[in-house]
Amino acid sequence: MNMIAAEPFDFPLDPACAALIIIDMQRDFLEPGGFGAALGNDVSLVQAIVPTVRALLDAARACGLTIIHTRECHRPDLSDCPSAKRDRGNPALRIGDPGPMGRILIAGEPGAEIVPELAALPGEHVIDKPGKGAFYATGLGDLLAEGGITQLIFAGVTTEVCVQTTMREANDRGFDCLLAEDATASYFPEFRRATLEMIRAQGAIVGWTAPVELIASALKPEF
Ligand code: C5J
Repeated sequence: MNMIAAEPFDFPLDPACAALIIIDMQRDFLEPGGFGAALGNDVSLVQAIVPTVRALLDAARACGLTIIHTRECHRPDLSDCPSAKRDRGNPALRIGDPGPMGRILIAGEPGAEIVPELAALPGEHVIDKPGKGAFYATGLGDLLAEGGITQLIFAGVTTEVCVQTTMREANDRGFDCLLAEDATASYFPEFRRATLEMIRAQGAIVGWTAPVELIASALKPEF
């Protein structure tokens, strides 16, 4: 057990039963021409965390942690994409439309891939999810149960949408959740800031937050 000086109080990390979950660091959210940009967002804000997420990923790999990457994407026939989701927001390109990186948010298309700097290595898990939360309509719950995982470290995008939704799903399922403050981003910096605050408010009502530097030092290979 290694204490991390997290907010709102210390997080007792046990690497033997912890996993790193990196949420949706996909080209469709981070690069021009993808889904995030089609909704009118400035993707440079979310691109900026790639080096910090990579530092956390490297530390988790060195420690032998279970590593899970998620991708928000849909089947090519869109059978798992409610029309309410596809039509919402009147984006320049809707889910399933052809774009510069292939069909938007469709499994197997270049845009749905994780950015190369953070691509999964053999042995790491990749979960494709049709929703914002990573537990909905996926095998994530079973994967964590089979691995004896009880603690989850979160990174990725966007803080207030898929990261927060998945943290809340995990919290309700009894996991202790720690969000890496500088390894998560939003197209709206004020939403990121507010999400960090609401997660750790009221005595860690959803979970804890801590910077990557502190998390990485608790992930030394000797633990
Ligand atoms: C969004 C996500 N924002 N990964 N997806 O639609 O947060």
